[in-house]
Parts: sequence; structure tokens; C-alpha cells
Amino acid sequence: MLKSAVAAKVAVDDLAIFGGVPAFTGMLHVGRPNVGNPRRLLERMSGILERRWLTNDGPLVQELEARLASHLGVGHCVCVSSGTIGLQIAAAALGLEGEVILPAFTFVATAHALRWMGLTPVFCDVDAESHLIDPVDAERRITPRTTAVLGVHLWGRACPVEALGALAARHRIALLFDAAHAFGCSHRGALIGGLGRCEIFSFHATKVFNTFEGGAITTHDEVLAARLRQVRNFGFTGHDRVVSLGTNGKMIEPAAAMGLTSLESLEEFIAANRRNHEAYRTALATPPGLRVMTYPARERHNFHYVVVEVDEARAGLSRDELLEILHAENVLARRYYSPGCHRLPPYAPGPALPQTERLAERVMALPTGTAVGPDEIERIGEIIRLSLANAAAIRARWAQRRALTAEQLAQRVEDAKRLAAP
Ligand code: T4K
Repeated sequence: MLKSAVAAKVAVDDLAIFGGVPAFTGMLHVGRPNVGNPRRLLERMSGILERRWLTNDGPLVQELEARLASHLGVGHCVCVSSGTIGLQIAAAALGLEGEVILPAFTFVATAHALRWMGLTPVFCDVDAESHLIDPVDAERRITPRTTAVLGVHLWGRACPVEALGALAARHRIALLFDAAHAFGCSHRGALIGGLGRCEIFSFHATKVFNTFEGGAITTHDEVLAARLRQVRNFGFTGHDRVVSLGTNGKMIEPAAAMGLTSLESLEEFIAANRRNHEAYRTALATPPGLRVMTYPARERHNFHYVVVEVDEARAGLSRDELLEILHAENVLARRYYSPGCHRLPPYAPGPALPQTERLAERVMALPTGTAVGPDEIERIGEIIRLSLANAAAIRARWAQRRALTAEQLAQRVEDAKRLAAP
């Protein structure tokens, strides 16, 4: 664990942004990877080298697929080289065309994957409370060109699955889910993985369960699973026979080795996240204007994201002001997801989506995972509490600093004029 370097901060002068010593000597990241037993990983890696089978549906990929399918209680699991490629392969295998509706409040890969496939992402708004796709707004955006709705289980919370299912049935369009955040999370007691036509996970290094880079598409549909495998491997069926358009989305054996090793420690990773989430809730319980996103108690959750909403009017500082303070302390909290995808190139200016825009101004993700512990979280809480308790003084100092800088600039202009004068 990365221990704090300095004594407790009790005054504004102690904040690194005003010249105090940063609370941490090294950077605390939101996505520091969880790593399982290194010995087990290295054993698997030497097996790969001995076998000289490095990729192309190797034995470790097959083992990982079988273990994941059984863990998630789903018929088929097709491992891929990343979540983004997984989304593209799913879109191709489902034969999507035209427009696909998705929430704008998500990581940009959700939209890019569709656009990369020549589809038109149509952005809809999200629910203010859960941050999840708003099915009513999604339905409003359906046109004769719509072929699918892509829900995102943001922060691992399950989308309004039943409402989206009814919508998809009413309009005879496909329903699929970006489950990049949702490994180890449940909906109605069953682990996410078997919903819609298929679900796409990310196993990127920064995720609760990682394969360095990687992902998987899960489905109960055997025919779809066969098509997904074909598209993943250039459209081949068997040797030397291409039957469709395809790409190279294969997971490599070292990634599967990491996945099998990560799976053995998954419960530990989730326990660390849960402990951290509780520690943040305690540390941030008192200041007004902060809301730590909680997760449904009746479901299983991976607690992978510690998401905090900052209500500037009540907190006294904005999300961005708090981020500036935290970054100076070496706490690399992140603006997930700001701005919303609809405001990013190539989609901007995009439609007006009030809830997405509101959240994009207020939400931040804080460091968690096995690399962070309760001591660090208490220090982060202390910095946030100190900052909010002294919000007015901090803003006054910033204003003073800006004024001073303006004054210094004016002085420089005067000096330059004097020097240039004959
Ligand atoms: N859909 C959704 C909803 C997603 O969130 C994502 C990915 C996808 C689809 C696409 O899945 P993939 O194609 O990625 O499998 C990160 C991840 O790169 C991305 O996987 C993830 N979502 C997204 C939410 O976060 P960045 O650019 O915000 O973070 P990054 O990569 O800079 O890493 C975060 C922090 O972690 C850094 O401060 C440094 C630290 N870090 C990172 C890596 C890679 C480490 O300490 N060690 C490492 O090895 O995108």
C-alpha cells in the first residue's frame, strides 16, 4: 500500500495546492491493476512457451471461456482482444445496420465501436439517480432506421433490463449490453452475462478482473456464439474457408493466463473494493453536497467504481475545483465521463441531454482496488473534508492568486515597454 508521506492536514496552508507537502509521495490511480498470484501466472506463462501455442483459440483461452461461462451461468463465452473489439464483433455478428441507440453518459469506446462499424450512434439521456439509460428517452429516439438498443451497465449497476426488453420487443429491434463495468455484478440474483442478445465485458488492465487487455462476449444463443467466433477470426470456419466478413479479435494465450490467474483471486479483489467503498462512505459521510453512489444491497456487486457526485451549490466547491486540489495531493481522481459522448468529436455538437450534461459536470471517480487501502482513503477523505469546510477561503485565495497574476502580467508589460523605449 502507498502510505501517506505527511502528517494530518488541518489547515488550508497544508494543502499541496497552496504549497503544502503532497499527501502522497506516489500517484494514487483510479485504475491501478489488480494482480493475482504471480507464481501461478508465471507457471502458466512457461506452459505457453513450452507448448509454443501462443494465440488462435489456444488451450488457455478455451479453459478461460469454459470457466467464465460456468462462473457467469451463461451458455457461451467468446473471449476477445478488448471490450471495444467485442462490441464491434457483436454488432457485426448481429447484423446491425443504420442507427443504434445508446446512452451518452458512458466511456467513449461504446460509441466509437458502433461508429467504427459504420453504424450511427444515437445518443439518449440517463436517469439522474442511477446514471443508467433512460428507456423512455431511448424509445423517443427510435426511427425506422433503428436496429438496436445498446444498454450500458454503468458502474456495474444493471440497466432497466425489463423496460428495455419490452421496448426492443415492441419495436422488433435487438437489445445488447455493454457490460464492461459489470463483471461480478448481478441482476435479480443472477450474474450479469446472459441478458439481451449478448453482453460485452472489458477485461482491460484497469478493470476489477483483467487479462492485461481483453474482453468477452457472452450469450445463451448457440448460433450467435458460432457467428461471434467466426467474426473474431477473419470470418473463417475451420481451416482455409472464409464464409463471412471478419476481423482479428482473438485473445492471446498470455491474456488468458492472466485471466485464469485473476479469476482465482476475484473474491479477494471484490472484497478489497467493498472495504474501500465502505471506507469512502464513512470518510465522506459528513460534508454536505457530496453523494457517494451506492449499489443495490440485494444484488451482488464488484464495487469497482467509487463514484462521487459533487453538488457545487451545497458543497461550496465544484467537482473540477476538488479535482484540482486532489491532483496536487497526488490523488489522480478522474472525470468519468466528462463531457458526455454526444459532446465529443466526431459526435459533437449532439442533442441536448440535460441529465447527462448535469452529471458530466458533477461526477468524479476516486482511486480504489487492491492498491489502495483504508489509510489512504482516510487521508483522501481528510483532504476533501478540509477543502469543503474551507471552501470560501480557498476560493478567495484562488481569486487573490489570479488577481496577483494579472497584476504581475501588467507589470511585465510595463517593464517591456520601458526596455523597448529609446
Ligand atoms: N465500454 C465501457 C463502458 C468502458 O468503460 C470501456 C473501457 C469499454 C467499453 C471498452 O473496453 P476496452 O476496449 O478498454 O477493453 C480506461 C480504460 O482504458 C478503459 O478500458 C476503461 N473502459 C475506461 C473507463 O478507463 P482511461 O484512459 O480513462 O484510463 P487509463 O487507461 O489512463 O488508466 C487509468 C489509470 O490507471 C491511469 O491513471 C494509470 C493507471 N494504470 C493504467 C494501466 C493501463 C496503471 O496503473 N497501470 C496500467 O497498466 O481508460
